[in-house]
Amino acid sequence: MPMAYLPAITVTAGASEANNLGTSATLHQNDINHQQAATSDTATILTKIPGINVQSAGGISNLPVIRGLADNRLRILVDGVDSIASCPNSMNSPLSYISPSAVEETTVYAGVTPVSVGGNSIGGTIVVESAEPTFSEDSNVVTSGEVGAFYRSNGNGYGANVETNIANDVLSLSYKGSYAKSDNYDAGGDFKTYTDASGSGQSLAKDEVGSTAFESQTQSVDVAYHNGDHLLQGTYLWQRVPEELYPNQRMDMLDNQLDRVNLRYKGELNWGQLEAQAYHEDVEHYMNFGKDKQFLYGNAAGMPMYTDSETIGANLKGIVDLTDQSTVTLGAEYQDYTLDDLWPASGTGMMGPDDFENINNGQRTRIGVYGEWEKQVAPKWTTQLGARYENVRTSADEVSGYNSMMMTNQGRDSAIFNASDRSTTDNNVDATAIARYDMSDNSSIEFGASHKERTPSLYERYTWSTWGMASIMNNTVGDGNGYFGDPDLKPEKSNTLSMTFDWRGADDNWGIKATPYYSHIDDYVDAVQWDSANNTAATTQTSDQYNVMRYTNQDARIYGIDITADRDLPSNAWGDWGLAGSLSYTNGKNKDTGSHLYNIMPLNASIALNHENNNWKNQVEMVAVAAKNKVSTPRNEVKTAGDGLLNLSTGYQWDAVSVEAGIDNVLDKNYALPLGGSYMGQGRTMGINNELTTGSNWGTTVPGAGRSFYMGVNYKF
Ligand SMILES: [Cu+2]
Repeated sequence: MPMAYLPAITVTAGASEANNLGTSATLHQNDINHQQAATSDTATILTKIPGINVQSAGGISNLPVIRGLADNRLRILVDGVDSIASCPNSMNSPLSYISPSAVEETTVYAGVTPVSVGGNSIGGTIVVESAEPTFSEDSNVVTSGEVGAFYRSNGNGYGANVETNIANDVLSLSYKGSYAKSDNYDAGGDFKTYTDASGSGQSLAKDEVGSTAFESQTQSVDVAYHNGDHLLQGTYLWQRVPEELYPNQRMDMLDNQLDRVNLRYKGELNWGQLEAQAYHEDVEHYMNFGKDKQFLYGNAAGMPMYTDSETIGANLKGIVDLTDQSTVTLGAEYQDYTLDDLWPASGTGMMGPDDFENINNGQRTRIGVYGEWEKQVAPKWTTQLGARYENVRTSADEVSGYNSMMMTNQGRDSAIFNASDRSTTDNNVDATAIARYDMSDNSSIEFGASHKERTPSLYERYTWSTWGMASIMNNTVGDGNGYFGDPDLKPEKSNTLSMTFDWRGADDNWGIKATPYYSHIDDYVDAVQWDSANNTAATTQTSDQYNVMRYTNQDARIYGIDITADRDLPSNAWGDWGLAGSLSYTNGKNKDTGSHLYNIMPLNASIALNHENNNWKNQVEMVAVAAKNKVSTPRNEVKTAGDGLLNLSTGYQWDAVSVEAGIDNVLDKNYALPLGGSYMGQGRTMGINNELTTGSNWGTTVPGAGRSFYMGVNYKF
């Protein structure tokens, strides 16, 4: 029974993608389609893959987490562009720049990743591709298109997408646009005891999750030229986000503008395939306090923060088929990234008279080369060996703060930073070995080992202020703490071993796939509590409050297992039935401190009953997650209770029209998101441990959405 629903797909992905070593799962457009009505967040759709979770952020920009590693530790390629979040809170994450409706296919490589898709990452790679251009068979001009719309009851979310193509056999022109907007969503019940919101008399109900509203608009124009075995494609993508609020950050994104030009060439040559790419990306990002957070502080009208970045990149890749049935992939990559993060003076109090330079002319240049060799060495054995070298250079210029007031130590901290060596060149080496033994046509065992290295981000190396108010604005994990960097941070070095057992019944009506894994990470970038007055690591640790933390290299290890299983049930007059389930467990520990790592998803499982009758598909899904009791001690990470959720969905496909509808969290459970971080969605968020009129809000977690009805319609012409 070919199930189009996600849990079944992720199980069969191993078998259907058997040619791609190291692939953990692939989602195709059919799998993604029915999720578009339920969420506007591309990363959330990936959570249907076991071992993939999201760290909560804004409504369209959650951060994917692969087996406990997130954000800069993952490589995310959207149409080959390796973009970087340009924000001290990682708000404009790479996946926020592609709407679910524009995604054609997503492939996730977890842990042991082929070097051809890796680089400057230790956790894995997410490859997202939008649709390839279409051409007509002959010289006639053909047109096609698609329009869609959705509505969600919780938060009153709605949106639409449109796509049109016109092409002959040589040229193809297409336009894509999508729009999504939502108010704050409600939790399944009261999750906080206070209602005071913005310090000016407004209030939020105890079950309203403040700062979860968003509005986003993404468009692209695509021109493609096709001649024999050559395809040349140029895309201009622009996104405008006038408002995206963050329930676990002290700031909100009040404007984000992306402009990206992406040129790609693919050709079949007599020696193999050649792919070439060049791209340019401009990001202008503006933050301040949104409508649910206090805006006025004395005579200071908020805290404006501007982040600008420019990225230029080029990739070259050749896939050579050798005469001995082996394939060699050779590639070279270049990327140059420039970042400025400036906070203009505001009012006549603490935030002035000068501008605060958070990162001044930050630079990161990567030059990488790799080679990968793959061969079926014996009838049942396929192996892949790969090595990659990257030269990564980072630097930043001198900085200055708002002022040199003694209490805030901006004068001292900027002087120390400016006197330090702020330019580093890393020589990073990756190596991967994967071998698969095919026990039968649809069962296999895959063994993988890898060594991967990642240079710390510019925010990890070059943020400098130990002042509480400035450091809490530098936080990429949504835990309410303040962070600052260390120019001497060394690259993270990860060694990973994993195995994938993939068994399917001879008639393909059942299957189980299990991947245990173990990683040891040298120089993992964790953080320690800081004594700002003496500018040294704190000797006494605080608990139950937010702190100023400094990034530091420590050793860590992560192990766990991802399991999926599926089974067909007997068909009857009602149609075809099947069960699909998954289970994931991750355990992460800091070997230096003995603390657990932050943001590790607790044990979680799902089971779905799928039904299909001709073009009608239904699903009943139960998702359960255990309590999160293993938390990061230095970060005072907040524990969360376990929960179980029930979701229902249905969909019908006619020739041109499809309808999807469903209810998420049918029982309206009030539950905390295990990776939701600290709730910072309302109040006086500029004050560390002073967010409420009653003091600190520490201990409040970000809840998931209560019951939500959703419906989407799509029409293809
Ligand atoms: Cu931001």
